[in-house]
Amino acid sequence: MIREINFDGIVGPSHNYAGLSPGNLAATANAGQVAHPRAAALQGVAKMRANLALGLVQGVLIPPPRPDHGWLARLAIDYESAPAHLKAQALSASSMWAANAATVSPAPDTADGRCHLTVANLVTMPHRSHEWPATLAQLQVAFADAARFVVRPPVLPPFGDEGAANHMRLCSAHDAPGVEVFVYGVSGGAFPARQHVEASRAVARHHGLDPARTLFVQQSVEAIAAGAFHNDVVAVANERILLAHEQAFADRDVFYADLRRLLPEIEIVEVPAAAVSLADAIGSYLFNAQLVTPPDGVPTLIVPEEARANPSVWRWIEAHLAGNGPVRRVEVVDVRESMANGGGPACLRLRVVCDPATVDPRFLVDDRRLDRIAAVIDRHWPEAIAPDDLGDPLVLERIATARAALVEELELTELRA
Ligand code: SUG
Repeated sequence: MIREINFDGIVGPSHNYAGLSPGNLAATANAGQVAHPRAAALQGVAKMRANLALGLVQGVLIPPPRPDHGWLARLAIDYESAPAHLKAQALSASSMWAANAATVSPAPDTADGRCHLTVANLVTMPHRSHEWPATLAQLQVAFADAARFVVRPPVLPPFGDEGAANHMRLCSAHDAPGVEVFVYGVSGGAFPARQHVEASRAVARHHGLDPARTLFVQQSVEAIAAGAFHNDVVAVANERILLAHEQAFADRDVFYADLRRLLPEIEIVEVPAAAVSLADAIGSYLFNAQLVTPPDGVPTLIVPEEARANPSVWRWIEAHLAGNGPVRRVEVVDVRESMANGGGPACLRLRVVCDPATVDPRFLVDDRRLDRIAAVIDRHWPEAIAPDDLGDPLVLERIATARAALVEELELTELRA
């Protein structure tokens, strides 16, 4: 049976705050802070447990080896001699934000009836530009069934592609054909636009999407300038529901009209700027929620603690629930360590709509498997990483050992470094 599976990126043992993403206000504001990889990874595990408790199907993706010595070698340097910024870029745990791993078009949307995954090139940010080879290798293992999946290498540079974070799928039900929406940015503003329309169009062509049911929508310049470096910071969609900030899109009237024409049952929930400013939306990550349909059919929004802590955001949520809006339940999760780098609940997961029985079972988790993952994290993940630790060989050794222990625990021997 076709279900939506959320594959969460397990927060890697090298998680740190190096402020590597201009335009990502949380990450730049927290540059130089002490990070807590163990707590970060356990927060991620707790979020997955909460999803399981809702009856959702849950998967994991594992962190790649860090530092990325191969990448440094291509820059003709080794880690020890690398300057501080290259060290940080080589060591980043940014693959935890699995929403940027790939763009996924489920089988009901594609010409050949297979589920297509195109790995994102992430070329705009140096620390993310070398994620894709390990992501490609991992997705090829997880979705190896070639009768049902096509795992594709990234779109060529210079066309930046940041994956599912700039992609939404609206449909009457997950197993019905959807309307796929690609949101792109236009450069020239205060911060880099990371998603290029040519990349989005290439992904749509590769996936064999029906052009009549595929929309390319420009993100508003104000949203990027306010810190919405990905569309999933200002909008989220699931099945018939689109939840978006009033200032998310450059031309929302045309976009909403297209959606209503293609999917008449759509429910568009727009949060007015007068109720929640862009600054509050981005500071609280209201829209970086996971909007899910558990088996009980109740549309549920999984928001970070920061959304409850923001008075205007929480007021809007309470009014929506009281007013019988389409979202009927709100769950709050603590992913503070990831949030401090600009990654909320939705950033941490890649959605794949498919039959779970067709996925390599080593990537699917229940509570018992999460216990095993948590035990490895408890035992091996560094408790804290301070900026000075990036040069410490003992810390590097610990990071390598930690990842290796996880690979062995999950028996993902193909993914040994
Ligand atoms: O690409 N942060 C990530 C956050 C990604 C969030 N993902 C989604 N919105 N889907 C980024 O900006 C910060 C790492 C650092 O600065 O060390 C970072 O890469």
